[in-house]
Amino acid sequence: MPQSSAADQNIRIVRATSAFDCGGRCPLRLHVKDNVIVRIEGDDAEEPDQLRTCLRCRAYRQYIHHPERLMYPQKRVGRRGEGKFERISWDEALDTLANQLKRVKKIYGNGAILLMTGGSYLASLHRGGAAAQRLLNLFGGYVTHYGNISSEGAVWASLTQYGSVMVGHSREDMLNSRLILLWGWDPARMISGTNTMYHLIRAKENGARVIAIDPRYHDTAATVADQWVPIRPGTDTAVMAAMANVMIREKLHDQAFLDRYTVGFDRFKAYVLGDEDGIEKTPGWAAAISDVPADTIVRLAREYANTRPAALMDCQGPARSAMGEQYNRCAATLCAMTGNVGRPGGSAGGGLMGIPVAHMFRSPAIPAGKNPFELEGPKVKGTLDIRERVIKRIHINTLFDAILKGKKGGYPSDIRMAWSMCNNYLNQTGNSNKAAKALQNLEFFATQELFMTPQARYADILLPVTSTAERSDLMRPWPSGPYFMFSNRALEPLGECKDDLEIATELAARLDIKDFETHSEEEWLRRLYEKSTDLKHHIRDFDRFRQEGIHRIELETPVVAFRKQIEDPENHPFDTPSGKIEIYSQRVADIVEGLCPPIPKYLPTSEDRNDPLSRNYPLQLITPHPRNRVHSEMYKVEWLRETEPHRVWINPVDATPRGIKDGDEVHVFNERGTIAIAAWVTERIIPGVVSVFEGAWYHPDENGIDRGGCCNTLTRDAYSGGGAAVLNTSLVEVRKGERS
Ligand SMILES: Nc1nc2c(c(=O)[nH]1)N[C@H]1C(S)=C(S)[C@@H](COP(=O)(O)OP(=O)(O)OC[C@H]3O[C@@H](n4cnc5c(=O)[nH]c(N)nc54)[C@H](O)[C@@H]3O)O[C@H]1N2
Ligand SMILES: Nc1nc2c(c(=O)[nH]1)N[C@H]1C(S)=C(S)[C@@H](COP(=O)(O)OP(=O)(O)OC[C@H]3O[C@@H](n4cnc5c(=O)[nH]c(N)nc54)[C@H](O)[C@@H]3O)O[C@H]1N2
Ligand SMILES: [Mo]
Repeated sequence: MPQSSAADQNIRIVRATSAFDCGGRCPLRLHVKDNVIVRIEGDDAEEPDQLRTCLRCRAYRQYIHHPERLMYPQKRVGRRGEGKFERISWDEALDTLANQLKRVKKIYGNGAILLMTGGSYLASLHRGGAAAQRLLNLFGGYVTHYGNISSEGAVWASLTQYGSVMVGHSREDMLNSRLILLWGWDPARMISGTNTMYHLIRAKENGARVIAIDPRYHDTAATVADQWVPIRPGTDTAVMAAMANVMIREKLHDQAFLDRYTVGFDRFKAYVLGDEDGIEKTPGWAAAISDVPADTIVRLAREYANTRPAALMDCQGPARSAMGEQYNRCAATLCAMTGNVGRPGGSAGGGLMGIPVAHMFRSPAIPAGKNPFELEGPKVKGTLDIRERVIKRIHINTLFDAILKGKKGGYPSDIRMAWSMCNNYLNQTGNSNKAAKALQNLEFFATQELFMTPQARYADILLPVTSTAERSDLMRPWPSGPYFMFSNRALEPLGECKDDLEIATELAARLDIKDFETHSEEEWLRRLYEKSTDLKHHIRDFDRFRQEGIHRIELETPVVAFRKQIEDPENHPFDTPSGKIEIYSQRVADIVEGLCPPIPKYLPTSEDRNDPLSRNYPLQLITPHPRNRVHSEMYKVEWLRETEPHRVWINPVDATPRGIKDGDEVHVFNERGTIAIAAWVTERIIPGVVSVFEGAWYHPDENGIDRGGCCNTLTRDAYSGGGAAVLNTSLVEVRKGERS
């Protein structure tokens, strides 16, 4: 709760945090005067408990009080996408949305209503999507999306291999590691749990060797790595298979571990040795695919197999690709081959890194309930749900395709209107030009937003929502925990902003929905606490928790994924059909054979470097997450922009023959679109690959050239056999821009 400051009696210090989908969760002390945040301080705990504030949270007040925050409801007056709006009253805005919902339902049925939600607000009560879902359930149903654009490859791989997504160790366990492989993992930028870098640096100081395997020489590599192994995007599984080959040939693998805890290693071995398809997966074979020299692969294999314990840290970026899940499955397989699963200082792979301690609130405050309108049809189930749940929704990566094509395109319904909150999918899913076309096709589109984002520009009605600083909520730290957070409301709503829950409540009255449960924020939060066994187990005194804003959990020993399964397998089987780690998965063979092999394998894909398309578009594009933003959020914050200009990374080997000099404006293009962006000519990226951070705002000019430099103007709206977004598998060409 607010405390008074000695210096200025009018300043309150409020313990809060952000709700961003940002890789961390920083405890913040917001200094508030006259409903303005005037200063921000971070966590006041001593080392080693202190959770260091990231650069984005240090700029939090520039975000909350940004002059371009939406402050009142608006309606579109120009063309869709043009961004011309006019101020209207809340009554007019809510009446319009309610009337459109009624109209569309009456004429076309509930299948014509699309609800677009997202994960940008990671807290319990005010999750915009939850309130809207509850409302539309009571309204007779809606169409929505399933699958996530974020980590579905890794989720699929972890569920296949382990039957669990809790594949992480608490980060201080890296101190027990003697070797750490950053395999497509760059926590200095993407955080991966607040303080992960702190523990990684301590591990390094403790003598661990660190090797980064990545197409970019990234910030973490520059800070802690002993070695950088540059690799071609999408070829990790080939290198891992070749490492397995070296281990098998040189008998370096832990056969006893494999016998005891896994099924299907023989099938993988047959693949690796070439017994299955006549091609032995030698280091030479993998070198030709990945550009990682054969002797480097041999050394990597020997070092990883001979240094115990060792942590192979794969993540989600490389898995956001055309065969993404294979990378996480193969990483997990190497972890088993070296007996590192379930062991302190080791790792399980799988790319998710979550631990099951206080990392999220299991019971949502507002149960979404069951959507009475369930879709049927060929493109509805999408990919395998490994839990064998039948999900009847449209896959997130074909959302805009579904809007464009409807029933004629094989989708189960014709979508006429959309209502959106907590996402900027036009900018954040593949193929933004196509998404923009799809939004033009709608009869009506309403968006709840804080900013005039690229997607918001297409709205007919724009509803301004409060920021995290204007709400109280229970916050979820990113996967590592282990702590709970309570973010106290620091500000009264700015301008005419309302929170998403309030909007849903006001719509309920207009839609004549009587049983839409309503409570005050205070009541909801208490109910949530009362309902959450996890919270009640750890936190006795709710008021104190809220006053302190954080509850840290003391771990007697570091959390190690699958420790029980390894130490006491008789009583703790893995949650897979065989009860073991599944290197071969019969479920996969039964359900998605053809799309995904039942053992991890390297497979060529479209838009890899050997695709004939590479004659026209010879460069591979990767799109990592930006250090100075959360995806497309905070894009407008000047302080953060200054820290890193938006540029395409390009190696001199590729820049020189194209006449491109550092700082030139270039066009990066393919058949899906063209972006204009400055070039950063640097050896920090492998030749043949260019990198554009995701999240810059899509902004097409009159010729269709995206002057905002949104990478998704270039990516595809497709998904892999396991459901992963293919956002890191695109071929492009680069040439000097007209303006340079
Ligand atoms: N090319 C490429 N694309 C990617 C990725 C990639 O690696 N490469 N990564 C993907 C990943 S991992 C993710 S998670 C997605 C993220 O995709 P999104 O979640 O669509 O991305 P954000 O930019 O976070 O957009 C969230 C929007 O929600 C709004 N918002 C925030 N809080 C609230 C709220 O409380 N209420 C309402 N109504 N609105 C709110 C914000 O203002 C913002 O505009 O992007 C994906 N896109
Ligand atoms: N600052 C900041 N932090 C964030 C976010 C943010 O927007 N901003 N978003 C958060 C969210 S929602 C998520 S899901 C996570 C995402 O975290 P990740 O998925 O781990 O992040 P990415 O940045 O997509 O990619 C990680 C690394 O993979 C590398 N890479 C790309 N392709 C390949 C490949 O084929 N092989 C190999 N070996 N490496 C490859 C990239 O160069 C990058 O260094 O980050 C979270 N943290
Ligand atoms: Mo994500």
